[in-house]
Amino acid sequence: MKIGIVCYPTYGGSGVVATEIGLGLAKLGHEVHFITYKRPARLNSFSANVYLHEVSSFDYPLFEYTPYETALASKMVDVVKYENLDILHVHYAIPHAAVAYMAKQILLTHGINIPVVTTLHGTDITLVGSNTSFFPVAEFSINQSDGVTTVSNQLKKQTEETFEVKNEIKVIYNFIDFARFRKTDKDHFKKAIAPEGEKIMVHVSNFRKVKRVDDVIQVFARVQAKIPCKLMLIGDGPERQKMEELCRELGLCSEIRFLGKQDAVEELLAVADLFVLPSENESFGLAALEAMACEVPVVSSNIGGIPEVNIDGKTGYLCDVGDVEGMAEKAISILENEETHQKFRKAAFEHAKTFDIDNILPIYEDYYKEIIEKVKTQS
Ligand code: GMT
Repeated sequence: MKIGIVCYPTYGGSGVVATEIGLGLAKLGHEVHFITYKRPARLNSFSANVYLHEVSSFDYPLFEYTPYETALASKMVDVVKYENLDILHVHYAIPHAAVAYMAKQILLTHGINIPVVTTLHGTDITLVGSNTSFFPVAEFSINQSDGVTTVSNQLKKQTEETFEVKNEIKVIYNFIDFARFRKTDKDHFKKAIAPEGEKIMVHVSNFRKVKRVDDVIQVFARVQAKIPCKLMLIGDGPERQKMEELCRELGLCSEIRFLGKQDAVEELLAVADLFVLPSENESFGLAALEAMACEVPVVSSNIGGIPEVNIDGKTGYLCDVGDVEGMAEKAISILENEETHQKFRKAAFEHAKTFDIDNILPIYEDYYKEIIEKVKTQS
């Protein structure tokens, strides 16, 4: 198949998932065309069958806001037409599903009925799409897509509760590439972070409010009062400055390392003992799954799709949003006993295996075929 993938190129989860789907499908022999405004972070080496089409911006004195959607729609039309794409797979409803509708309508005037699959990732529904500024467009574009997928059962439910959805939504879980995410021996990293053999707690996110990074620090403060440990904070975003201030207030600067954005997250996860994900909203929690693949148990909130990834009492623990006391207690119960820790590590890894990329990509391939057939019979 010739597949067009439209996504955000940034470090956020939807862009990561979109890029990994594309790279995985290219390895299976499909021709994959990424359409986005910048090279996606994980598209960092040459791959045969992979093409990148950057959407160029056009500054004009009249534009206070450059009409990116118009440029993206034009690029989508161009790529579908001249690269003879079979299907467009757009990630994140706003604006990608809306722009795909426009591109589809334009292409129909050229005699091309391009099938469009939209994957909803979470914040595009829970925060952005449900906001009155975007609601009608989000609902319309979900209903106009030929196929719609969500990354968890919970996100499907939330989408159906938020909008009047006419399409059947298919749940296709996010996945993990075990060739990359696995426990490796990175003892030199461990020594650099925890020279006295302290336990290492970790959190990875884009430091948006929804991630509640302050809870991570509060949980850590309680755990390190009982067990010698260090905290690695990986990623960057709007809350980072405040979090650095909180560490200073708590007098924990020498125990907490802000590592910023990292490309090789797996090398840091390889030395971690516990992952903390206290989000206020989380459709899936890919960062937690990546940790579990590296045999790191997870203490998290029980919100959104997280319980589909982190199994309470088995791969880690689930607590109510904001329950830092409970999260600290659970973290201590995992870390204080080596046998318990190993049991959780093993279970985290075993459960992560059910999300192996090799199991998930064929589901996307079959879904594309189904949607291509559906659109053919409509034409
Ligand atoms: O978590 C973010 O803020 C980034 C966001 C995105 O769309 O880039 O992540 C969402 O999609 C990920 C991939 O499907 C999921 O693993 C995350 O749980 C989801 N984030 C939220 O729902 C907050």
